[in-house]
Amino acid sequence: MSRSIVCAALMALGSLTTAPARPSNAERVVPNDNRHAAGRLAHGVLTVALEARTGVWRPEGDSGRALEVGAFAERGKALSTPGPVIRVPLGTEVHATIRNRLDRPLTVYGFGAPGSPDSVTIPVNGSAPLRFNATAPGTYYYYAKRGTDPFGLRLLEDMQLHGVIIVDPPDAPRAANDRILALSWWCSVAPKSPSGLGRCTMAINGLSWPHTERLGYTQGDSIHWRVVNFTELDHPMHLHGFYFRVESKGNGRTDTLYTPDQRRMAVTEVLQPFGTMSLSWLADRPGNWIYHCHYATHLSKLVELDTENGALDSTMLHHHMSDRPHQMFGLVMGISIAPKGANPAPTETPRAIRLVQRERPNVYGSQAGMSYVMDGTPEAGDPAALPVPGPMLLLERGKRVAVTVVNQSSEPAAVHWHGIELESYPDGVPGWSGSGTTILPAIAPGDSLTVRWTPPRAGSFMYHTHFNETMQMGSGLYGPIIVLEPGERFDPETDRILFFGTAGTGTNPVFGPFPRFVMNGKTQPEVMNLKAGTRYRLRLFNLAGDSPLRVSLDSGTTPVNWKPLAKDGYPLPPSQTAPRAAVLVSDPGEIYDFEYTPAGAEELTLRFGPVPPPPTPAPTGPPPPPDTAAQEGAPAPPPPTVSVAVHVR
Ligand SMILES: [Cu+2]
Repeated sequence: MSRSIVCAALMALGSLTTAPARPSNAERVVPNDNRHAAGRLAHGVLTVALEARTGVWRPEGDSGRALEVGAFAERGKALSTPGPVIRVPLGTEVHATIRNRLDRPLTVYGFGAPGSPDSVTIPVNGSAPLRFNATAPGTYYYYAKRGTDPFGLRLLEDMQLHGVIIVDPPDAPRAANDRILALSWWCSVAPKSPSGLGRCTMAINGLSWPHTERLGYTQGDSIHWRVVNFTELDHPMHLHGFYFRVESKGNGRTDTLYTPDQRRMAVTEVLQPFGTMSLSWLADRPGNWIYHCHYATHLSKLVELDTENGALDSTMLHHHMSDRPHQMFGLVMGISIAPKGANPAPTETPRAIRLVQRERPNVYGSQAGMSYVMDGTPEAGDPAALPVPGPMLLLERGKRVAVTVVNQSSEPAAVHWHGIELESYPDGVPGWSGSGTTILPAIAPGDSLTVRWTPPRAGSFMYHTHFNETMQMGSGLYGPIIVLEPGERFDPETDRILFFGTAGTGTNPVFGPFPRFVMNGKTQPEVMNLKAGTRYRLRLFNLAGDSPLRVSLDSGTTPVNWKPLAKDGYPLPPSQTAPRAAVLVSDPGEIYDFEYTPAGAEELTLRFGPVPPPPTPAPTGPPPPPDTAAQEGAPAPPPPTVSVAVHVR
């Protein structure tokens, strides 16, 4: 998450919102799977009547906690989050009326011509007619907040006032095969709590894992998703086991549909705040999979409503029993792909690899350090060694491996092979990966487990923990996987691994203190030496905390040029490989390969650190009400940008 945005967003909510919402007898706000279009379409005109009311939303299912929120409904129907879907063919005229049955004037955005600064304020108990022509295909949305000031941060009770607008091109697939996944949140700050948060939830289509819908497909299905971000945060959305093709990115007002030569393949794509994207993928292997945000906090207990002030109420765990083996909450979708035809098991004898998960107390302050150690490396013979990142797994495309993970740490272990197109069982999500009754277990302390898989593609991938990710990942449980073509040789002199993480984990994602960024396990990496005229492959891996990371390779303060080669291990389309300034902003879960050839002897600087905050816009509305909560806790400074000397000889 963008730290500056989180602080600003949550602190602005401040004292107005720290009280938990009251359960009440108010009407329900039901989760919306976005499969049904609202209104009546006739003769090229969609007529739809919407209403905003207050209701009770239970993002953790019917037995979970209740939150009182404003939401939209079609007139005469149930409130939902997200609100009703407006879905029309290209060229349709949309005639909407919106009635405001909330307690304050309602400002609604998104019902104008694409690109127009549209908004309308509807008085209490009033209604407004809104019209637009659907002139451009794509993914859009409407959103609203109570009050008359320009759109900015929404108060807690307003954070579900939105819905998706789809304009289908003439050749659109059937809506049933074109699912919409809408992300939303509800978070209250508590400056004195250990986490900085009071209560918090993050939801997809109105539900939070493990209560999110399970998407069911059959092996061989083509899948198309539109993903809409109704939160003030960015989310690096990661699909396990499959590449997807990114087909469009938008901001709600405009949608950029990529031409075939612009479409890149990825396993993680960042969804910007209030951004949209669409993607497609082929479900060519059966089993259970997940699609989730790669910010560890966004699938941690902090986004579970029985966690108050950072502490999980264990008496409430029965609500989430199905989730115990992997301890995930929040922004996770489960996907089950039914097998079609025979899926014969490979018969090849795999190469055996033994990875030991180690732990040492008090490495990051009072936090333990954890790392992977591989048999046959010098660290294996040194019981005190705690290498971060873990050892490089250097593999050959098509050659099967059997990795035995030995858990010598005090917590359950699970390892995810990130970016590898493997079978479901070894994918690494305990309690979920696999199918039927063959489900991957967590590896208990003192226990071990062997998983077998075959890398089908050469490139840069990574392995990392998929258990208690906020703590275990920050403690160092990750490492690179390099897959080479048969016969290809790895030369560490010209093939450089830059693996970004954090030195431990912050316990307070709102106010800090925030952990420092590390590269290859070091807060201050040593000098890099390069040779002029030599072609280098720089492989950049990001598993750094809960905020975007900026990396640059500079001559003085001006970036040099490098050539993008691959994203998440997949070669980029030729249209995206033109040399460009060596600046990369990425989120955790992303992997980039660049080519760089220094021309002559020179002193360069590699810099890595937080993304500088955007300039603060001048206030345009009345000053916010006095906010005692925000005054009590000012956020700690962001971690520093680190400079690494790069000598070119
Ligand atoms: Cu996220």
